[in-house]
Amino acid sequence: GSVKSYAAVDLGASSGRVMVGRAGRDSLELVEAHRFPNRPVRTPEGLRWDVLSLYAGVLDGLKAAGALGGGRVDSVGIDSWAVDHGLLDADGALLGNPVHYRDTRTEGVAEKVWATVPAAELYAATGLQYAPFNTLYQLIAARSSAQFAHAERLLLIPDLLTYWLTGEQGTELTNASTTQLIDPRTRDWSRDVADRLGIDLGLFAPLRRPGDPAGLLRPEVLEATGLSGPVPVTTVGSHDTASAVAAVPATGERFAYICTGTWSLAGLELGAPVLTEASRAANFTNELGLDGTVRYLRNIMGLWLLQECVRAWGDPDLGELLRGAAAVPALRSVVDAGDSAFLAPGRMPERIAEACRESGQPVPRTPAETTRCILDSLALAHRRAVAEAQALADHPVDVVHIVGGGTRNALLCQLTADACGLPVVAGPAEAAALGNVLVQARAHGLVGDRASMRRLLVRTQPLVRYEPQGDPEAWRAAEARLAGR
Ligand code: LFR
Repeated sequence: GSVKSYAAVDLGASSGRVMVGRAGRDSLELVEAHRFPNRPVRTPEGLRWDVLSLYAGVLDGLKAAGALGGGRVDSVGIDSWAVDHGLLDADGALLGNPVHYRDTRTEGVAEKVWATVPAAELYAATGLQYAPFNTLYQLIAARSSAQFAHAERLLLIPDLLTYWLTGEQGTELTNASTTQLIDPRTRDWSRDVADRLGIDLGLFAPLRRPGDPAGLLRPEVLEATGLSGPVPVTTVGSHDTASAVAAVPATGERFAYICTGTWSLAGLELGAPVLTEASRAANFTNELGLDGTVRYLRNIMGLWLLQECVRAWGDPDLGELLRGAAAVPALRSVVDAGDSAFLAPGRMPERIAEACRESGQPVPRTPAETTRCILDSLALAHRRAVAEAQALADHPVDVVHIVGGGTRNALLCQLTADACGLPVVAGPAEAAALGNVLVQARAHGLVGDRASMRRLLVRTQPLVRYEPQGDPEAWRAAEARLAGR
């Protein structure tokens, strides 16, 4: 049968990549065309994304993708982290550098919003977790600025890059669901919330859904990349986590997933949102996935904790660090890896040590000990999220799928299996890019429904299974210790 080439642009918080997915009726192969750093910049204004360098990386990547396939790709799709955006003026020009979600401008903003729309009502209407960086809070923080006064349009990061590639504007739904302005039941804007907070929904371009066409690469882009046109851009699950969940190689319905990388996003795929007060208290989010599904999950700080330590330690060899961590006794000290106190960059080894000291636990002294503390804490947070999601959604599981960069960390995968008391299936590592490719392939008629996309992954991607080991009681005790019980 025919094999098509789909370019998947996948932008993460620390690097971007352009992958080429070659897909046929019974084959799926992913090749990396280009990888480039994503280096946020601290300007006098605050922490900003260098979006021009990201766009340059995308163009270089598309060129490299073309070079792999004789100057041709059949379609392009873009996904990135969520919530962040660029503001455009009336001429369609970008106003300023997009603000990083770890910037401090949203400190104290949520409380002001809740004075108008109480947190419980906001959750009932939008199903979104509280995170200081939800687009809603960012907009409220920005709205008295001179820049905002000139803003006529808001484009989320993948939509902004799509606009630069094609000249066409839209708001992709899975990513829009992270703004806190979408109702997960209607999968449309929550006009009531927007009205009460004085947010003009006219700022947003019309909604589009994964699979929708998003225009053709502009002639200048074809020239810059050497691609032969026409090349369509296809809307994918433009929130990276939506693309990653689409590529969870599950074989049934009774599964939990953990998308690992800078964050750990741990939860379930559901047919309908869970908007109960208990769910709000547990800070689970109802983001939208492919085909109207709900990504019911919790944000856990993830490997960000380790990345920030590694940066502070001057980039030691990661393999050595993990071998050292494996030799440290388990569960000596744990921190709450769901705590947004760890959100901002800087001083991470010290902040972890302080958290251990304040909770009366041994303070990790060496990088290996700190690394062990982080991995134990992540596994414990994975355990809690998987258990609580099942209870809150009344949706039991028998397997936990780990996808994303953390699948390369065998210790983390084994600890997660041990902590959850469930088998873990690890892989694929490049889940977001694969989900991106598969949605493009589906839009072009190459694969069928979600289940057949997943079957194709099971047949073609290397997966590693971890059986739970050790004493489950140790994890229960650590959980109780952390909860102060
Ligand atoms: C993961 C992710 C998470 C989102 C966070 C901030 O890359 O997209 O899903 O909560 O980044 O956008």
